[in-house]
This record gives sequence, C-alpha cells and structure tokens, in this order.
Amino acid sequence: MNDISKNIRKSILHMVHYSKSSHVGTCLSMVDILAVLYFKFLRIDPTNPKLEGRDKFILSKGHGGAALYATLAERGFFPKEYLNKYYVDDGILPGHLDMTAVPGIESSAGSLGHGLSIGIGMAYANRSSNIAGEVIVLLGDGECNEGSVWEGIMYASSANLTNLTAIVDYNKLQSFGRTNEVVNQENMSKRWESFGWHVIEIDGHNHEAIEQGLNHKALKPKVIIAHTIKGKGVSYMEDRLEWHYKSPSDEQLKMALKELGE
Ligand SMILES: Cc1ncc(C[n+]2csc(CCOP(=O)(O)OP(=O)(O)O)c2C)c(N)n1
Repeated sequence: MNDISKNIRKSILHMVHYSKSSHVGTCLSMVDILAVLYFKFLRIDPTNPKLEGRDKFILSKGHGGAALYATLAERGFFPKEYLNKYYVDDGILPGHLDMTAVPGIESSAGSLGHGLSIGIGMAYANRSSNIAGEVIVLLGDGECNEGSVWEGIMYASSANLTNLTAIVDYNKLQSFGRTNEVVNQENMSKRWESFGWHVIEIDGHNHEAIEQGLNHKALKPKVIIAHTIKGKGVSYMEDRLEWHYKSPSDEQLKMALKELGE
C-alpha cells in the first residue's frame, strides 16, 4: 500500500507541475484514503466500470480531481498517459471532476456541498431496489461549511441509510485559512454524532485504520473523520496554506519526487 500511495502522489505532482495548476495540497491530503478505497475496499471492476451492484465512490471536494484521476489510472481504469492531458488545452481530464471524461467517475464535482446529497440519492435507490452496493462520499472539512452538507447529514440519518459512508478529509486547512478560524468546526465528531451518525475517528494516513473504518458495520449511516495533513508526503508542502493554490516549479518538483523516492 505504501508503494501505491507513493505512485499516486508522484502522478499528482507530475500532473500539477505539467499543467501549472493548483490544489496539490488538497490532493496529497487524501491519497492514502483513495489508495485503500480503490485497492482494498471498493467492489469495482476496471474492465467493467458500470458493473451492476458495484460500490460507488463520490469525491465531493472535486477541486482535488487530480488525485482521483491518478488513482483511477493506477487501478487500470484508463491509460496513465491520459494523466499528461490534465488541465491543459485540448486535454482529456478537466481540472474539476468530470464524470464524462473517463470511465470510473461516478459524479462530476467542483461546486462544493453537493456530493453527499448525490450519494444519499444513490444509497436510497440501492436500498429501494435491493442492490447490495455501498456508497462512499469523501468531503473536505472546509466543505462542511456548506449548509447543503448539513441538510444531507440530517436526511441520511432520518432515512437510516446504513449503506452510506461519509469520509471527512479533516486537514484543518481550506483555501484562505485554517478551517476552524473561517468557521469553527471543532468537535467535528460530536456534530455528526448529534445528527444521528455513527462516528469513527482515525488517522487518515494509516492504511490499516482506514481499512478497518471502512469495514466497520454500523446500524446507522457512518462517518469516518479522517485526521489528515494537507500536502502529506512532501515536507515543504505539509500543512502549508499556500499549496492550496501554488504549483511546484521545476526545482520544487525535483525535491518532491526525491522525497518520494523517484
Ligand atoms: C460552492 C463553492 N464555494 C466555493 C468554492 C471555492 N473553493 C474551492 S476549494 C475551497 C476550499 C475547500 O476546503 P476543504 O473542503 O477543506 O478542502 P481541502 O482543499 O482543504 O482539502 C473553496 C472554498 C467552491 N469550489 N465551491
């Protein structure tokens, strides 16, 4: 799993460097979660992306699309060469997630605050049709400032969607500052719990803890509050606000890849 995470991180760095685009910290923050989802947990088939009854993953913080594209390529949904076509003129992979661009993306995203409700619809439909597939939605902590997220949280517990898991990538930073300084979200776990969810709190870079959290069966909708570090894996990017927007220079790319063993 460490090698898989490293490969995904390296792909992301190459992508954002080549396209001179942003959100590298956002992407690196969730790599370990995506690696466990796509290599250990989700019942999916890269050769049959629309497989009936599959598990569905929605990346709600769609500004981190590069991380999902890199993970899908690593898992064999499409050729890795496509990653050179990220966020460039005449490209294949738009900067924010586009479900029509390549196979394996269950929902487009970019405008924050919608993924959870889309996932709720999918989980509700699966339950109504006796389809076994589970639905997992990954949100940002800053994204949880959106009122629509809390409407979804309320509804999911009210409908008792036990086939739904939310994951909060709790990296404590958003685009313009510390999450808890923009809108205080301390006691994130208690907030979800008080809205009727089963809460699991983990280190979001520990592959085993992520897998255990995902496998835990709950009698309510489940949320995994994953404590993460924005920019994880590249020392000079870790927990640094500027890497929400900055793109690594040639020299910075070299330093980052060296740290990741390339
Ligand atoms: C509805 C909406 N408002 C504002 C934005 C602009 N925006 C892009 S990323 C971001 C911060 C997101 O922070 P967080 O959810 O914590 O994700 P992180 O990048 O830290 O992983 C904002 C406000 C947006 N994409 N959508």
